[in-house]
Amino acid sequence: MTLVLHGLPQSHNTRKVLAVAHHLGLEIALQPVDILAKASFTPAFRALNPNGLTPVLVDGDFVLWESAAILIHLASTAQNKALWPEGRARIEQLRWLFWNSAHWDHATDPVFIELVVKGLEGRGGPDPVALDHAYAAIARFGDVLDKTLVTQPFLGGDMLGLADFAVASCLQYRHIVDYRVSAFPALMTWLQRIEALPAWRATEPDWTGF
Ligand SMILES: N[C@@H](CCC(=O)N[C@@H](CS)C(=O)NCC(=O)O)C(=O)O
Repeated sequence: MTLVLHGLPQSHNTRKVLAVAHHLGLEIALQPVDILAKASFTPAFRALNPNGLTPVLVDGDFVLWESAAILIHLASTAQNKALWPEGRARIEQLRWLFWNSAHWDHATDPVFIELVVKGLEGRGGPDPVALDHAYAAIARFGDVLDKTLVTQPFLGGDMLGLADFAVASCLQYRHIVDYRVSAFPALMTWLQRIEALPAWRATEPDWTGF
């Protein structure tokens, strides 16, 4: 059964799914959705995801939105179970995936939106209050990441996991915008470790126009 992912390859939530699929050796066909041109607002897309958000995975008759759920679906159904450990190791992954959706994504996303997306959409310049708020949140939650990664190579411990892909994806625009994370040495070392993965490199999007 062909897996189809609807999304924008330059969006971090889509890129992390593509990277995990690549890491697991899964074939996945990308169906591009130009969210900057509001393509996720069409009735056809809303039939897939009523939230109007990408990515959406179509696996046969199973239509799944929410990127963390998509990662778990891929990792738990793939033959290669390396990214879906059992017992407490799985709970560690879930802990960081929830943390990512609840805190880290919301801390980091406004930086790219304010500094890049608003300009691309003709919505004017960055809002300094929103940026200050984002940088304060990044300082707060980045410190948690940094302290965790001082003593272990990956978020779940010794083994690479889904959470590493998810949390690192939130910083994937760091060559375009400054997230102010360079003062966190353990975080930076870990980020470079994830960026060096073959699956990460193979899914590097085309940044022309950004
Ligand atoms: N919690 C959702 C967030 C999805 C999301 O925010 N997707 C963005 C791209 S990264 C999107 O499609 N935005 C389109 C829009 O807001 O119109 C997930 O993890 O899948």
